[in-house]
Amino acid sequence: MSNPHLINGYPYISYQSENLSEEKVEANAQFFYEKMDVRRSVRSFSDKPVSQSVIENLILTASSAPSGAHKQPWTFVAVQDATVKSQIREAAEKEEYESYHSRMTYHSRMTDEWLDDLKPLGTDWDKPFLTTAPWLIIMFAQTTSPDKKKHYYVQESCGIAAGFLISAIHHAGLVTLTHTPSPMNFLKKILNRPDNERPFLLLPVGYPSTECYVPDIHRKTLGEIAVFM
Ligand code: IYR
Repeated sequence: MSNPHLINGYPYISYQSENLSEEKVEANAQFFYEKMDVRRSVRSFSDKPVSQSVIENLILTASSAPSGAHKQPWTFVAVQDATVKSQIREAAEKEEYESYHSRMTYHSRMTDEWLDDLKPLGTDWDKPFLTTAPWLIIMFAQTTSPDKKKHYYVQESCGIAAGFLISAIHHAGLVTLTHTPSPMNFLKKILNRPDNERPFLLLPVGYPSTECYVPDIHRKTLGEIAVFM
């Protein structure tokens, strides 16, 4: 083995860039944008199976995300067991039913404005995708390491990893949606996760149903989202 390159006493390796032409960089940026721009959050899944090796590669892609002090403060629990998926669906729908109907009660979880904002997306408390999709990936954020060492920017790190995961799912030709049943502590119980973890996001993964509709909504233009100086 060759001697490692040391900087400040720590081992470094040379970063190998692809060194592409400007034209290729232009083309890559355009191609990837067009590919990502057709991604949609899908709520209507086929039960067609997806192999565990596909899910493993999706999770490895997510875990290639940058994180605070490279602590990789995440755990991905991938569930294909029908009984566990049913338990999750039952518990999630119980919370969601409460949330969607809570404006009638004193402990309103979702405001009228929030419910109105969701109307065009057609969401409600009923979550069939939790049992139809062949896999549920539940992302847990690690507030500390298992041995109580500090983690940094946990929210940001997990958000970035979730973005990588969603992109990988789309790139593979599969679909997902970011489901955040609220409150979602039931996931910690059902999946038997330790104290240093809290549920972050639930992503069903699979193929879309044969007939599959998504809301006709549009993305903001570059002028609305970006400022160049
Ligand atoms: N957690 C609920 C409500 C919900 C909230 C937002 I903000 C959405 O963009 C979509 C749904 C649910 O999953 O239905």
